[in-house]
Amino acid sequence: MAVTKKILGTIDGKDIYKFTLKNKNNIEISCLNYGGIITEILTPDRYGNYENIVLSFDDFCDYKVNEAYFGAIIGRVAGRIKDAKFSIDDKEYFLEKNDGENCLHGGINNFSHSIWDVGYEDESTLKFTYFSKDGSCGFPGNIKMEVKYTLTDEDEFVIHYRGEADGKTILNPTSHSYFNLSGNAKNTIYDHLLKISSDNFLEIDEKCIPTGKLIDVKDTPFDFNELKNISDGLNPSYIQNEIVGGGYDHTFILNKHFDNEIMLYDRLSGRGLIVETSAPSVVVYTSNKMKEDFKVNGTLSKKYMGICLETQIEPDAINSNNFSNCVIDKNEVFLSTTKYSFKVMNF
Ligand code: FUC
Repeated sequence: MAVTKKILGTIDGKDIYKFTLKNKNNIEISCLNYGGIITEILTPDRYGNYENIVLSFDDFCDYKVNEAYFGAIIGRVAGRIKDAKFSIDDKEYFLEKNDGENCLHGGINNFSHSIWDVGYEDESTLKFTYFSKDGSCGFPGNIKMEVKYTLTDEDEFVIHYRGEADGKTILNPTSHSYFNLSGNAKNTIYDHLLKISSDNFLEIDEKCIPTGKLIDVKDTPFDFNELKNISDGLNPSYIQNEIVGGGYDHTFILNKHFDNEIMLYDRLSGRGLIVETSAPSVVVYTSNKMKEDFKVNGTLSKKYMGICLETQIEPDAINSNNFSNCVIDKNEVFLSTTKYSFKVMNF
């Protein structure tokens, strides 16, 4: 196990560092102190070729904008908050509107575009810490955030989230890597296979805001209880795939916790990814809105270039009565863990 640190340059006058974790099987994970952004996850294909399985910019300066949130820690609150407002104990809070009339991923200067302090817990773990001030992006309460990235010798990458506030507030962080198991984004995710242990997904409206209605996945392109090709939902014949531009940008309510809930597999490379989480749901986004005018992984960006598996509390939970709780009380500790296991498989 090894950890390395390298300075890349500056963004807005702040030093940007790249940290790399490497395990005994030569799997490597690299990330930045800027947004906790994961820039590389190098894993072998069935022939032993180590390639990057996440989308990333060649020039780190591009992360200053990063409209797609490549690889970033997302927060304070992942997903959309309807009309960029919410109430706690009859007090209304107004957030930044960075997605039409709504607030997306915690606003403009959110976790993904902030400098985090980075320390080494040990040779396998990086500890990111960030102090989110009361009122930032409109959210109440000071929050001490801690996110740990651990790479084990069993080829598991574990993200631990911890948040503690000095007043009642809301918190719903996630990680926003775009996975593409073909390696260095040589192909799109069109032929990736996906399995999700979920019987219901959240209906959304044309602004991608959950309506509050759960839809049974049975007999729809959202039934991934058996491993199947993602492409069923990329050629929209089903309204919920159509309204997000032909694909998925939806929340799946997970049936289990920490028991192989999600599997992604690429037949050509033989790479598999298993995601297990303590979170109640996962937002699956198949990069339907990926602009096709910039370079990523050394090639031109294109639709369906990556798939996000954003494990989290349901989006807009604070404005919905029947979703999980995202409110934390003064000095209450928020904890969440997501584990990614990297495999080579032969199906
Ligand atoms: C919104 C989210 C997606 C993704 C994208 C960058 O469309 O709903 O999950 O985060 O932004």
